[in-house]
Amino acid sequence: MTFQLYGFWRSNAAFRVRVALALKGLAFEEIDVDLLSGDQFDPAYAQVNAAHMVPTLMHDGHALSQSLAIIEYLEDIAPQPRLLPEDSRERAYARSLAMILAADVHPLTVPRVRSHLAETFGADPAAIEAWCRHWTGEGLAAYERFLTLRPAAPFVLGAEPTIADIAIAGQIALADVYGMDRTAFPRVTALGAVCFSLPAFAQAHPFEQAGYRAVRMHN
Ligand SMILES: N[C@@H](CCC(=O)N[C@@H](CS)C(=O)NCC(=O)O)C(=O)O
Repeated sequence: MTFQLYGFWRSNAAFRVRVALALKGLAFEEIDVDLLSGDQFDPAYAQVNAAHMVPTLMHDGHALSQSLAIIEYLEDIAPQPRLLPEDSRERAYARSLAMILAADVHPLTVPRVRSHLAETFGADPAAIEAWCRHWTGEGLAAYERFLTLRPAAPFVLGAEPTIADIAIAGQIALADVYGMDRTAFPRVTALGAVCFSLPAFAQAHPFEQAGYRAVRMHN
């Protein structure tokens, strides 16, 4: 199997796919789409992903988009280790937790929203940063409330990571990018420590990506 991942170092959605590929032991090459420079709008990339977003996963010449749909595809073609629980109710619970972040919170902070805030409403960089921190904090708080409903296992649904862990780890990583203090979210923080102790998560962190190192060198 050959996989190419169009991603970006700080992309939360690309993080999810990076982790899923690594947990399943699927080797991939990552192609950087610099979202802060607008590379997602290049006509050549629009041929790959008409939504002008990352991630896009190329598998044997076929393009797949939307991180959770990509992860479900990987689950179909490489079922082990499972990233979605076998039990129907647990599977629905894992999906619902992942979607708190992937569907409700993360879309509020992506580059197209930040640009719209600046261009249409005149928001300055500090206001936009505050907006992103607010919604990221709301997501972490909602997750914290769900985590307190069950004992730590040590992952969200048991002994192995699922999409529920991948989603919260991505949001934690984004909180790291925003330099947020996570002490108000002790269960989320403890879960993050468990996730990032695994190489699949640690190596997918934004600060471990070549694109981040390049930005650091030029700043
Ligand atoms: N729901 C999508 C979100 C995709 C998305 O919004 N990706 C962001 C980066 S994390 C992006 O490419 N944004 C481009 C833009 O906002 O212009 C998924 O889970 O894949």
